Amino acid sequence: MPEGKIVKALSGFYYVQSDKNLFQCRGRGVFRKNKVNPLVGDEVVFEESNPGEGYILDVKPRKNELVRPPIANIDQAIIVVSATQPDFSSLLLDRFLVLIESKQIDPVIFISKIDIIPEQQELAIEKYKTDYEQIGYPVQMLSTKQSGGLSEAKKYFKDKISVIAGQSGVGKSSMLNAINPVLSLETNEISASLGRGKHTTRHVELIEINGGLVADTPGFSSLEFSEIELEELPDCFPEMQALRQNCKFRGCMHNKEPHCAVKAAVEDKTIPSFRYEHYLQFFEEIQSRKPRY
Ligand SMILES: Nc1nc2c(ncn2[C@@H]2O[C@H](COP(=O)(O)OP(=O)(O)O)[C@@H](O)[C@H]2O)c(=O)[nH]1
Ligand SMILES: [Mg+2]
Ligand SMILES: [Zn+2]
Repeated sequence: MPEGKIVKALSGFYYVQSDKNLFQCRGRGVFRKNKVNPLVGDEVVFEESNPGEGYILDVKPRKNELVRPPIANIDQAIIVVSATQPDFSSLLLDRFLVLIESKQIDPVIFISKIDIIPEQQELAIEKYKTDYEQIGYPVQMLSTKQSGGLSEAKKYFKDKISVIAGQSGVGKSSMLNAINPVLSLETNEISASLGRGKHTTRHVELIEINGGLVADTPGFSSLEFSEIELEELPDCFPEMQALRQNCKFRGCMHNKEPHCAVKAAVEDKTIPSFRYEHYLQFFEEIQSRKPRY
C-alpha cells in the first residue's frame, strides 16, 4: 500500500503527498469509526481508488500534535521576535519557548527587522542573542527589507515541518514571502489597504519552502499556560533541566528550596537573571491558576 504525508485538509478531503504526487483522499468509513482524526502532517497509508484519488487506511503514530493550527509531527517551531517595532521582549520570547518546549517541539529563534534597530539597542540585542545561544537555541538575525540573514534563515526550513510563532506585526508573513516569493501571503500592509480582517480563519495547509514544509497559519496564538502543570515547568527551561540533578532535593522546583543548583547558577550569572525572573513569574502564574475539573 502506498504511504504519504497529509499536506492539506479541506472540506472532508485530505490531500496526501506521496513522492511527488498529490492524492485527494477521504478517510475510510471503518477507519473513521475508530475516531482517529487525520491531521495535516500525519504520515498515512492509503489506497488509490482512481488515478489521483484514494482512501486513507491508517495513520502512523505521531511524534507530537498541535491544536492550533491542527498539525501533527512538527519538527520545529520558528519563533519570530522583532528587534524593534514591536519592541524586543524577552518575556514574550520566553513565553513562546516554554509553550513550545512543553509540546516537545524544537524551538528556533529568528530576530527580525535588524535593519531598523536603534543604535543604542544593538548591544542589548546582541547580548540576548548570545544568552539564548548559550542555552542551546539557534538564533538567526534577519531583515526582509535589506539582504541580511535571509539565506541563512532559509536553511532552517529544509527537510522539516515547521510552524511559525510570534506576535502580530513582527514580520512572519513578510519573511515567508521573502524566502519564497511565490507564496505572496498577506502582510499587514496589504490586508489593511484591502480592508480585510486581520484574523481570517482558514483551512490549514503546509506550504513548500526551501525543500521543507511550513504551516501557513501561525501557531501558539494563545499564550496561556493552561495546559502546563507546575511540575513540568523546570524542564521547559533547558539550562535549568541540565542542572536539576545537582540540586539537593529530588524534584527541586528551584524556588524556596535550599542548596539549589539553579539558584546558585543565577547567583554566579551562569544563568541570566532575566530567565530566572521569568521562570518565577510563570511559576506564580501556573500556581495561582484556578484548578480545572
Ligand atoms: N523594516 C522592516 N520592516 C519589516 C521587516 N519585516 C516585516 N516588516 C514590516 O512589518 C510589518 C508587519 O509585517 P508582517 O509580515 O505582516 O508581520 P506578521 O503579522 O508577523 O505576519 C509590515 O509593515 C512589514 O513591511 C523587516 O525585516 N524590516
Ligand atoms: Mg502575517
Ligand atoms: Zn533547584
